[in-house]
Amino acid sequence: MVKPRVLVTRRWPAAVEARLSEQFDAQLNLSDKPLAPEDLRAALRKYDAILPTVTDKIGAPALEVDKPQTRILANYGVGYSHIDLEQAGRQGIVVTNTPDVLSECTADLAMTLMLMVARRAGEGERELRAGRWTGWRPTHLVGTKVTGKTLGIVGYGRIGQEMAKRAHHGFGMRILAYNLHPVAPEVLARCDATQVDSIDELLPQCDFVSLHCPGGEANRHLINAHRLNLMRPNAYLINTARGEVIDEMALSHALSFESIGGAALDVFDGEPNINPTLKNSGRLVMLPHLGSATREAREAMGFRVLDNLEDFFAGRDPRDRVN
Ligand code: 8YV
Repeated sequence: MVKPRVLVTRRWPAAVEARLSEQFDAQLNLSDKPLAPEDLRAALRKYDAILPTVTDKIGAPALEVDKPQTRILANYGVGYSHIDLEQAGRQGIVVTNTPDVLSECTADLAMTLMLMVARRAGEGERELRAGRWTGWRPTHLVGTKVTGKTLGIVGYGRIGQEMAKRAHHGFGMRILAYNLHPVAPEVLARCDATQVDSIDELLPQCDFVSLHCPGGEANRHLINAHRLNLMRPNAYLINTARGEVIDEMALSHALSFESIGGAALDVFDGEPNINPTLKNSGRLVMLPHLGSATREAREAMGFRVLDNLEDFFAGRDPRDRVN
């Protein structure tokens, strides 16, 4: 039997690449550079499956290829706002993602960010490495206690719930949850979480707000100047979701006017380019999109893509189909 032709757009963990190459006629991107839009369009004419990541912008223009050869875009990642699902559907292309397998690691990173910004760990590390530390003193880099505080979670799905678990059971935090669709009472009960009806209702009540909703146009600037204003002046904003969810100009203003306590971001609008105004703020922790960056999660994501491909090419509906 002829093996399906599969394009992997970036380097993946070795064990996953090895299995992919056994099962498929796999083309690996040895340069590990993001594909140019014209290469993506050419790939749609050539490969039965493309395995993209967040760095492949597969919007409507990229997908406007006459009679594409590609029948499945098996995304390496849970978020798929970089792919135009409707246009893919119109072209008869199935899109899948990799839920569950990165939820714990992404929540671990959101906890890391929350602790780093509250305890001023980034500022401290920068000071120490620059040789500016003059020694212990009672008023040095005094931060905010995390234990027992109120955490608002925007997007109470798989990752949001993992975040709640860590914060509530590990740090005794009170959990407020906002979700587009109502959350089942038994799910809320696991962390004694209270569901609120709107983000505007959630924000003024929180010491920390962590974003776990999808990105994309629907949620672009969900956190805007008005909503930043609703946050307490000593509250912190955490983002491991997608950069576009926050209006970054409004966030830089809020940070420079100290209308919020601080922010910690793992994702950026237009990443890897960072809005220069963000870099001026001391009370901002920034990480380079590390949410799922563990050996365990990255391997599991790859094997989950393989599961979806196996289903698809065996004529079954892939388990993680999103369109
Ligand atoms: C992925 C992520 O590593 O899965 C996601 O949605 O944000 C990341 O953790 C990245 O998107 C790979 O495509």
